[in-house]
Amino acid sequence: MLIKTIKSSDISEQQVTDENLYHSRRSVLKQLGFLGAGSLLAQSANAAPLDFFSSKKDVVFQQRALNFQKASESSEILTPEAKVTSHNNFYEFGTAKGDPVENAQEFKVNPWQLKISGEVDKPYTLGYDDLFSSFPLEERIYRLRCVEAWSMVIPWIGFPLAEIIKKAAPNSRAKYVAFETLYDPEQMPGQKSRRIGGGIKYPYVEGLRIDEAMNPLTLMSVGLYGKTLPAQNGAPIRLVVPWKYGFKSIKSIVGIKLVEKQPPTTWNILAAREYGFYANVNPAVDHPRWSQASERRLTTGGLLARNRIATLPFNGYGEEVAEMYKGMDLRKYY
Ligand SMILES: Nc1nc2c(c(=O)[nH]1)N[C@H]1C(S)=C(S)[C@@H](COP(=O)(O)O)O[C@H]1N2
Ligand SMILES: [Mo]
Repeated sequence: MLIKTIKSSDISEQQVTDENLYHSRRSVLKQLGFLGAGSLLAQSANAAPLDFFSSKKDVVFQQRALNFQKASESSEILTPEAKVTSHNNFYEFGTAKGDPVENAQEFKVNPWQLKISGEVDKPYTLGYDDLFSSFPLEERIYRLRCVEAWSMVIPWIGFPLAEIIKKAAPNSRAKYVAFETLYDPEQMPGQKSRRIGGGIKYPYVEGLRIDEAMNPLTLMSVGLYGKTLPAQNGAPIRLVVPWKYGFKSIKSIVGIKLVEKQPPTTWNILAAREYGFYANVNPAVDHPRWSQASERRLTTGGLLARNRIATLPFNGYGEEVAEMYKGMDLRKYY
């Protein structure tokens, strides 16, 4: 599935790499959609983490990423893979940015079960292999803006959340979507200790309105930088909602439930005054304790670490999503 229209917020891939490379890359992803990871897994029984691409195809991807990096504007340079996978928020593995990469390495993602249930005619469950083979995979370069006022630009691999939902045939009572992270204190030290887990009530839960969930930008991600997701980034499957603050992008999901009422969400439960249900990126509405007007774009560190840029409404995705909030007071529904 290709994104057919190029809008201002899309980082146009044609701009930064030649057409052939672009299309060969796309066909790789298409093939994967048909082949699935199951067959690849069978060949490399214990090889983990599984690369999506055979070595040659992987080179194509790396080259494309390099081309992209060179050609894009400085504020849109891809955040280096090493940064994306070492500066994380995943409180189940600790509250410091460096905790998840350190504490999540033994995290077991296979077998996995993702249950789709609630107000649907056809509830179903996806196993680990199904996550990679049930829906055509595509690559999306998205900005992720954390509420703590830093941001990254990440090449994700995944498929629209809408695909998962449509397959379950939601009924007319399905007005919201509730998500739940794995609850496994034996594997997640933050769930065992309030000190390590920051006092959050686990499992981590999140929610979207049904139109937000069905928006084509809303991605279920199973990989980044051409590889399956590292544990610290939410393996084996996590949400990415690019126009909302990062905390909406819930990791390591085991449950997706279609519901009638607005579901509770983790950060809203913890501090309702600071974190709302909508959490749309909005430079005009400050967090009670700090400004949201600008952000620090994480690039290579060093001098570039001072890369402070203005935050855009809806994180720059307004053209695609602002319509959904027409007539809503976004100061009230923050
Ligand atoms: N289960 C779970 N999901 C989570 C979090 C978390 O602590 N637990 N942190 C959120 C926050 S605050 C952010 S900014 C993003 C960070 O994603 P990244 O580490 O892949 O950049 O994950 C979000 N998803
Ligand atoms: Mo965040």
